[in-house]
This record gives sequence, C-alpha cells and structure tokens, in this order.
Amino acid sequence: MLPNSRPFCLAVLLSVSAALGAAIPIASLHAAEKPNIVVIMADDLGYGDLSCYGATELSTPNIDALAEGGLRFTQGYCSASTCTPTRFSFLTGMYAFRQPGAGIAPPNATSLVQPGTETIASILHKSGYATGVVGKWHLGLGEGDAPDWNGLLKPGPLEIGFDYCYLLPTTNDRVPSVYVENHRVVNLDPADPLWVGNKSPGPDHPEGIDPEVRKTLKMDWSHGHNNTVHNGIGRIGFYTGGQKARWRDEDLADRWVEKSVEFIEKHKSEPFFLFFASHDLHVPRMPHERFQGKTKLGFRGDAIAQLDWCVGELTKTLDRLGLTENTMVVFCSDNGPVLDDGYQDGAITRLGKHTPSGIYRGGKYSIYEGGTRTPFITYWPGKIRPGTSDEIVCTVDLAASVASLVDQKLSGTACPDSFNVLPALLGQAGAKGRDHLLQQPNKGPTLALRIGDWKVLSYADAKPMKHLTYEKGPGKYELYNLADDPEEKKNLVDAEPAKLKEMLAALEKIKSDGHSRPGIN
Ligand code: NG6
Ligand code: CA
Repeated sequence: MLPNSRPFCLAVLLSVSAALGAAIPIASLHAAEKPNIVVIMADDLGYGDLSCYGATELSTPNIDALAEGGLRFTQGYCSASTCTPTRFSFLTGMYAFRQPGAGIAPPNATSLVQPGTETIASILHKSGYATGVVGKWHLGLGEGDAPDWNGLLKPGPLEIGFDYCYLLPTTNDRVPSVYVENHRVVNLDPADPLWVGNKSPGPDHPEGIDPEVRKTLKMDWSHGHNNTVHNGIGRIGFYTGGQKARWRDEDLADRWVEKSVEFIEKHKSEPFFLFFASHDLHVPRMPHERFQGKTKLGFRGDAIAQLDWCVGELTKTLDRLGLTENTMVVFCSDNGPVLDDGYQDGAITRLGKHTPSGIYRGGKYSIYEGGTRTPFITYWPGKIRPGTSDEIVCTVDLAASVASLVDQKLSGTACPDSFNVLPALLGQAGAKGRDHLLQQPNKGPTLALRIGDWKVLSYADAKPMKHLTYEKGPGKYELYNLADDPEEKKNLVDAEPAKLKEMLAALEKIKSDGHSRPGIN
C-alpha cells in the first residue's frame, strides 16, 4: 500500500491544478497528498429531504455543513430510481439496463457484478488505496443457485476491488436480517444454520400475513412485507435459524458508524476509499430509540435525522484524525423518495408541508425527475470552493472521475457510461458536467433520456409497478423542456414531433452502442 503522503505525479498535479482554476494556487497543490475518498450514499433520500435543499420541516445540520463548505449540485442525479441498478452503475460505471437481472435484487440474489469487472473500488485498489464498503449492499452475494449463507459468501465485494466489507447483505426489509463481514455472516452459530428461501418453511413459522401474528407487530405492513417476522416487523422473503446473528433494525446505523470509524482509523496513514452505504431512510424505517420522535415527520423524518447524525460522526472522525483537508467526500442518494413503501409508518399521515421531491414530479420507481434528481454534494476543504453548481453530474460518473483523480486511464470499454466530470465535481470555473444523461426506473426497457434541457420518457414495460399511479403504459412517450417546465407538466409530444424523433433516435443509439463514455470507439 502506498503511504498517504505519497505526492501525485506531476501530470496529475498539473491536471488537477488546471481543473481547479486560478482559485487554488499551484504551490498548494504541489504539497497535495493522494486524497482519501468517502462516498456516502443515502437510501431513498429525495431532492427536498434536506434543509440544505430547501426542507423547512426538519433540519440536517451535518449534511448542511458539507453543502456549506463544499459544492451543492442542483442537477445531481443517481442513475436509476431504485437501489440495485443505481448501486450497480455507481460501482461499474455502466448503465444498469445493459446488464440483465440488475433490477431490485431478491433475498437470495447472487453476485451481480462479476469478478474481473472494473469498478470504482478496483480502480482505487490498483492505485494503492485501502478500499472498504460498510452498509447496504443489495447487489447479491455468491454464485450458483443461491448464496451459501452458512459458508463462504463469494464472490462479493472482496472479489471486485474492495479489501474490506461489513454489510447488510440485501436491504433491511428483505431477509436475512444479519450482518456479513468479508465472506461470512457475523456471529453465525453452526448449530443454528441460516436458511433463506422464497417459500414458507413450515406452518409454525411466524409470518406477517397471519392475522394473529399481525396483531402483535411493532410496525404493520401496508403492502408486501408480510413474510417472516423478525424484530416485530414482517419482511420480504422467508428465513429460519441464525438467531444469534440477527440484528435489531434500531442498531444498524450505529453499527455502520462503528465499522466505518474503525476502517478510517485503521487506514489513516494510507490513502483509503470508503463507500458508506446507509440503509436510511429505506423501509422499515425503525431508527434507534434516541432518534424516534426527533422530528415531527414521524419515523421517515427521524430516519433522516439518524442519517444526518451518521454523516456528522464520519466528518468528526476525519477532523479528529486530521484527514479533512486530504479527503474528498461525496454525498448522494440511490433513488428518489417514497412515502408508503410497504409499511404503515406515518410517512403520509405526518408529512405536513414537507415535500420529499422538492418541486420535482415523481419519486422512487419513476423516470420523472423526482426519481433520480437527488441531493448531491462534494466536499473537500481547500480544494473545492464552496458554492452551488448547476452542472449535470451523476453517481455513474464517479468511477471515471475518480480514475482521473488518481491518474488512471480506463482501458477498453471499462466503465462504459461513466463520464469524467472531475472538474465539475471540484467546482472548477467554467467546468462542464454531462451534456446528456439516461435515467432508468427499476430496469429497462422503460427509460428516459435528457439532452441539455430536453427530456424524453419512453415507456415500454408491459407491467409498470402496480402501486404507482404515475407510470404510463407501453409504447407511450412524453417530452418535456426542463428549462421552461422543470415539473414535467407540459407534455410536448404533439407540439414537437421532430424533437421527439431526434430524442428517441439518440436513446436508441445509446442502447445499441453498448456504451456512451466519450473516448470509447
Ligand atoms: C419493492 C418493495 C419495496 C422496496 C423495493 C426496493 C414491495 C411491495 N415493495 O419491491 O418495499 O423494498 O422493492 O427498494 O415489496 S430499493 O430502494 O432497495 O430499491
Ligand atoms: Ca433505495
């Protein structure tokens, strides 16, 4: 591992100096060290969910501090409006619609990112970084028919560039409710093996669908989430055993912070990359008791408060260890907001004036702006000039941008949809973000494409997700000009047939080319 004090080579110094513009004197960059990189990804956090993005009904002081000291993007995106495809694209730099099976992963999903694939972690690993991921994975583990929950969970993060992982293997509403550290379930007693499946293992198994069991639940479900009950909450999928390995929902955030702080402390003297993948504010929203009731918005708001606390703990740790000025922090979300995502947790009844998507239409599962336009903040004191940026950047771009930061050339078709937007992420004067961006819901073939201010929505799914009212049927298009109509209210399909044709042709080209990154032939 290279020491943290190893200076950049001259070429990188020069390119970073250029990227930063005149504001940062070149001399100070000569002393620059290889920066640590911390990506904090929230779960289901909408554009309007933070006070630094206009929320008035709750406050997020720690995330606001990142925005005040860093760059707050008004056109920052995640690449999909559900979790698995955004996380897949963030790691691989590839739009997830290109990869069959990259929709929301079921409990027994096996590894979606194959060993050998270039990822943001493998890029940084090759550059001498210690690489770790802590928190929600939801990208499958292992191979074959199902993960080997009682054996080695391989391949997983450690086979695609991470040196360390401490995971919520699926998502918190999905079984099994256990932690995975590196290749194994933590605290698994071999005498009480873990079984995970999609069928009920027996009539005596407690399930949320059972009216008697339902009466005893700590949080009732509203749709789905009525299989195995654990910690008084029904989940998606069935499991038995592994009693000693099971977590409490209330403790997840504390554990992510604990393991992340350990990771940072362990690697404080060498460059590190930490992917902090919070489960907040995904359902079931069951924050720690000390956050329950902290906001007037119910558990959804309290989960945001808990997320904000996590961010504060991470930045405090960087400060304490003197790493703040040598660390680039990126804060983002994995998809837009949702209120009722399957549990009766008060998100709707206690919403009041709060607007989770800000002014934008739609949210999680949607290709309207609310589905993917989400909070996006970069923070690197001394290197990023504080302010607001209207450039278009996306989580899929972090792989190529980070490759550029550490002076690595992407080979062949690696990270095929990841744009190097590093100058825009650093807030360089005049730096441009993307000129176009593809947006996807859960998986294709329904897709949207934004080019400049124009946006086409192309609906192709035979069966849109059923509890959503804003998805249209197959073969339908919508066309908006976001400059005049950011709320996507005025469909210009009939008024602008030539533009529609041009946009659909561009969409087809991105699909058939198999890549969109500049520089790939
Ligand atoms: C949906 C679940 C939802 C959530 C989502 C994944 C039902 C009815 N809905 O299928 O609750 O788990 O998958 O969310 O089961 S994500 O943020 O991880 O993509
Ligand atoms: Ca999510």
